[in-house]
This record gives sequence, C-alpha cells and structure tokens, in this order.
Amino acid sequence: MKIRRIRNSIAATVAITLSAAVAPSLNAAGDNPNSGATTVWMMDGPQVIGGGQLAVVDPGWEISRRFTGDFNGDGRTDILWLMSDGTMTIWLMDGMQVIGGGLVATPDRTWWLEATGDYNGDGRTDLLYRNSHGTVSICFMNGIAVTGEAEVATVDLSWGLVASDDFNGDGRADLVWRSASGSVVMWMMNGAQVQSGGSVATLDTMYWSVVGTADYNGDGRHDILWQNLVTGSTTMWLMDGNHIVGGGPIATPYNSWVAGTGDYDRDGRGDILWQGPGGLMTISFMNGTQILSSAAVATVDDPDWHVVGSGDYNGDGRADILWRNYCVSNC
Ligand SMILES: [Ca+2]
Ligand SMILES: [Ca+2]
Ligand SMILES: [Ca+2]
Ligand SMILES: [Ca+2]
Repeated sequence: MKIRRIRNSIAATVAITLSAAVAPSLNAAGDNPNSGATTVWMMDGPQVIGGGQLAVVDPGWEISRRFTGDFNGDGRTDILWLMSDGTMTIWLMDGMQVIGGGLVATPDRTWWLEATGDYNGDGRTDLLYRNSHGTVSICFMNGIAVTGEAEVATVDLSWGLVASDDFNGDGRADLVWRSASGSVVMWMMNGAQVQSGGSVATLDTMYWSVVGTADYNGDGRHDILWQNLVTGSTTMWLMDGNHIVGGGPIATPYNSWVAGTGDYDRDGRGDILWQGPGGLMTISFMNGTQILSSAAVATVDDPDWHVVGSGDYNGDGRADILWRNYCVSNC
C-alpha cells in the first residue's frame, strides 16, 4: 500500500480551530443550529455531567460511529475526521481539550478506511484499509504517526467487513465478515496475521446490521449487537472467539434505534443508547441480554443532530456521547 504524503497542513488547521466550549445543557444540541457543530456530553450513567460544544467544523469532515479509538493509548477516546477523498485528521482528546493530533498520512484513493481497532495489542488503535481488489492492509498507529503497515489478505468484495473488536479477549481486535448470502465469519487477529477463525452463523435476512460491539456481559470478550433495519428488532450475540456462547433478542423500546453503545455507568458491562420517537434518548443498562434498568437521558428533537460516537473522551471509565450537526436546510 502506498501511503500518501501529508499535504501541507492547511486543511488540518481548518479542523483544529476550536471555538470556546459552551456550558453544557440538555438543550445544548438544540441551541446550536450550526451545520458542522460538534458537541460532547460527558456521562455518568444517564446523567449529563459535563461537556458542551467542541467546535464547528466544515461538514465536509465527517465523524463515523464505525471509526473510533484511542490512537495514542492514553485511555481516552480520540476523534477521527474523514473527508470523502480519504483525507483524515485525528484529534487526540482529553475531555473537552484537543491535546494533539492533525492530518494523518493516508493511502491513495484506491484504498478506503474499512475499520479501526488495536490489532497488535499495544493499546493504540490502528487503521484497517481495503482496496478495490479486496486487499486488506493495516496501518499500525502511534497517535497520528503510521509506525508500520502490513497486508492481511485479499478478500473477495462480495464479503463485507461488518465489525472489528476483540471478541476472544486477548487484547487484539478481530474481524467479522459477512458474505452476500448472509454467512458470518470471524478472523482472530495478531497484528496483520490471521491467527485463527471460523464460521460464526448464517443470518436469516440481510436486513440485520451491526449497530454496536461492546462487552455486554462483562466477561472480557466483546459481543455483537444487531438491529434489523426494517423491523427494528434487536439481537445480541455473546461471543467467545467465533463461537456464540449466549445472547438473543433484546427488549427493544418502542420504535427505537440503537444510537450508540458503551459502558455509560462503569459497571464493566456495555450498555445501549436508544433514540426513540420524538428524539427521546434513553440508556438501557445491560447484563448480557438482560436490561438491568433503563433511564431517559434527554430529548433531542432536532433531526439535524446525530450521535456520531460513544467513546470515553475524558478517561473516567464511562462512555460519553458525541453529537454532530449535519444541518442541510434552514441552518
Ligand atoms: Ca487517546
Ligand atoms: Ca495498535
Ligand atoms: Ca462478552
Ligand atoms: Ca454498564
């Protein structure tokens, strides 16, 4: 893979100009109808205990729930910005402060970012790319520096990469593939080496989409949360490597969609953030498939605001909520 040289840093400075943080409020999102505005809520269970507006960044820069991680290994989740041409900027975060980061050297345009995860287990999240031939390659990261790169394999493009997390509890992120016919296969990774793997299951419909991975039962292995994009039904797979060792349907709140997942109350188990009718945000605190309790967080009824991340930006062990305004009209 040819890594593209970093162009001059003008684009990065656009993204890195911060406006002053505003006082957090439950209406912070709605009070700030600027396209490109980015707001974080620091959470303690269902309570918003801090946060506010981070910055207004050109909407051409996008944040995706799929692409997140701790790129410098300081225990705080960072923010990955991507433009449609593959240009990437990472903000290294400490709560509301951007403490470093900038433009990341990225491959030429025949490669696209497919996943993020810590594939070599050094505590720093890495970048996984794929190209139009299906070739998969990993860039190992230290902050915004690419410290190495290695090719994994070439996988027919009829197979899509649908999840990347540590499913066998060895501290290294693994890969979950789905074929056009619904077969799900997992590769357990050690760096760029496929250490082991195998078939997981076959989906009964292609409407199932991975909407989160987290350790929902607290056994040290991350699990897979699926939502049916037509019916809204939600199902959890509790994983041990490529074996489904438990799980099943989740009691899905009425007409609600998974907006994020993470351990919001720091009990060692991943929880589910739902977005329901009228923009009602609720968190279900989980123990495996069992909902221990559910609580309302806030109502965000402005459809321009989207949850784009659920990382632990301040490193207090609790997942926080990252919002982005993608206002398209009457902004
Ligand atoms: Ca970090
Ligand atoms: Ca790593
Ligand atoms: Ca688990
Ligand atoms: Ca929890």
